[in-house]
Order: sequence, then structure tokens, then C-alpha cells
Amino acid sequence: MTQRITLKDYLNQNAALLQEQGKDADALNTLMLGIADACVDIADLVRHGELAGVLGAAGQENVQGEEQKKLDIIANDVFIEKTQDTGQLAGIASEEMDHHYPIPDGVEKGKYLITVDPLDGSSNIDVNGATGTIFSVLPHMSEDAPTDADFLQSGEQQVLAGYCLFSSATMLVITFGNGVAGFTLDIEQGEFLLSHENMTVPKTTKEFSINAAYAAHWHAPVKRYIDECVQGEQGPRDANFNMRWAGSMVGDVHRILCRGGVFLYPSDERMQKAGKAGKLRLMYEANPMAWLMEQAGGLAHTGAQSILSVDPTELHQRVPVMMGSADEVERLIDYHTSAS
Ligand code: P6P
Repeated sequence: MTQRITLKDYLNQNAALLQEQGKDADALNTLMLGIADACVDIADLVRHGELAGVLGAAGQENVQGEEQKKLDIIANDVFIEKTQDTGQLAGIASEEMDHHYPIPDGVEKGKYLITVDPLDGSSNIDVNGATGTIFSVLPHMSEDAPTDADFLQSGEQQVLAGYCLFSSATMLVITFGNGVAGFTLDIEQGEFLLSHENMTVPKTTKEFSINAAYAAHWHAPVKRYIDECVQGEQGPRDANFNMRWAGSMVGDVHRILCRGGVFLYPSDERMQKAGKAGKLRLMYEANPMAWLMEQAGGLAHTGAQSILSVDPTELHQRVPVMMGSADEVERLIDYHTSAS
């Protein structure tokens, strides 16, 4: 059986490169290990499901007006506890909290901010579908206690990002800006082991990922792109396409990092009327996933600009998302540009 290195060994081997890049490898690696500990605990709760009494609705809504699952709240609490104890954080912002969480007095503070979707795809949790935790680490630029505004940095400022996918295997996929590495949880050891050393997205694909229930509301460029894929060999693409929709961004993005594809959660006429730029949140869904995609050789775009270049104005800001295999995202960008 292949002798695999642990996440900790990988981080130690990677430290010299981070130091050469002027990054604080010790601080970032300590934070990453705290994030991994949180993911192991959340994975255990997800794996036990009903047996752990964590399924079902929490009976309240989050700031997005979405029904919270019990596990949304539990995962949020676990993530806060495990990451603040690393002593590397000045604050935590989460999909599940209206405002950021300041690291309390008595807990060692650090120079990083973290944004998190503690349980992405939680509507899948009661039906045993894929879910995940998505995180993004930003520098805290001042000595003072952070405000919500301190989190409003573009995706280009990220220093660490990744997700933990809770599916048939539990996998941690991360980037420090030097490529993408994937780790699989060895449940017996309770350790993440390096299993996907240098994840890259194939430049081309014949697989798209979108919730086709909203087709009647799509704007012209998206409608054109999907119609052409669906026309297959009889249409202008001269090839047949496949479709996948996991109902969890982590599940779809992971598949694309493994075998290529293009993921779309675009704006549409419905959202435009509601004054929403999209469904997915910039700070803790689109930005970390966009950085992973670009680090793996893919692209990530809103239709108007690269996701990583968006200057945030609100903590829970939403953006249109299309990301994955470069050739397909480039085609979508072209359709958006020519339509406008
Ligand atoms: P829909 C999960 O709620 C999420 O934020 C993403 O993980 C997922 O891709 C999307 O929403 C699913 O949205 O409209 O298909 O339920």
C-alpha cells in the first residue's frame, strides 16, 4: 500500500516555499491544522447523521433568510472553537452569522481573518447527499480589533483557501497559492493523508453543471451556452454533453477539479427583480472556490469580471458564478461580452 504523508508532514515540507514568498508559514500552518481539526469533527457528526441527533431543521433562519439546519449551527460552533484556539485569528465571518465574530478576550489573537460556509449544501444533509465546509483566509491589516469592513477584501488577497468535502470519502482540498493539494481522511488514524498532490482542471470538458429548473429565467448568454450544449452533435458544438448538479457547490467543484467541467450559478431575471446579483456568496463560497479553480489551471468569472477581482461591499454579498475548465469559461465570457 502506498506510504502517504500526513497533512502535517505536507505543511512542514511546504513551509520553506511559503517563507521564501514572505509568508508566515508557522502561523498559516498552525491555522490550517486547526481548520483540519474542525473538519474532522464536522465529518464525524455528518457521518453519524441521525444517530448523532444532528439532522433536521434548527427552527430559525440565517441572515440570508434561509432555513438553518441543526448541523449548520453545530458546524459553525465547531469551526469557531477549533480555529480560534489556534491563536492565529483576529476574527471569523460566517454564512451563519449576521456579523463577524471577534476573538474574545482571554483567547490569543493573530493576524488573520477567516470567512467560512460551515456546511455548504446543507439541504442535502437530511438525504445523505454531499455537503462541505468552505473556508478563506485573509490578512488582518490593522492592529485593532476587526470590524466587518476589515473582511471586505478582494479574493486576490487570500493567503489560504479550501474546502472539506463530506461524501463517500472525506477530502480536504487546499491552496496557499502554490497549486492545489488534496487529502483524504483516514478515519482509523483521524489524519488527512496526501492523496491528490497537484490537482489540475482539464482545459476542455463535455460536462456542465447548472440547476436547469431555472432555465426560463436565464439571461441570453447562459441560455445560448446551455442550449448549444443540449443540442449536442446536431448543434454548433458538434459534440454531446453531460450534466451533473450535486446541490452542493463543494460536490460540483470537487468533481470539476478531478475530471473537468463547468459550474454555473448565474444571475437571472428572477434574481434581478429581487435585487440579488446571484445566489452564491462572494466571501465564503465564490472567492475560495475561484482561487482553487485558478490555482488548478481553470477560470472563475461573474460574466462581467474575474471573481477574484470583485471588490466586496458587503459581508454576505452575492455574485453570479461560472467556473471550471478554461475553454468553456472563456466561451461563456465571450457570450456575455458579445451580448453586452
Ligand atoms: P439550488 C447550497 O445551498 C448552495 O449554496 C450551493 O452549495 C449549491 O451549489 C446551490 O446553493 C444549490 O442551489 O438553487 O440548486 O438549491
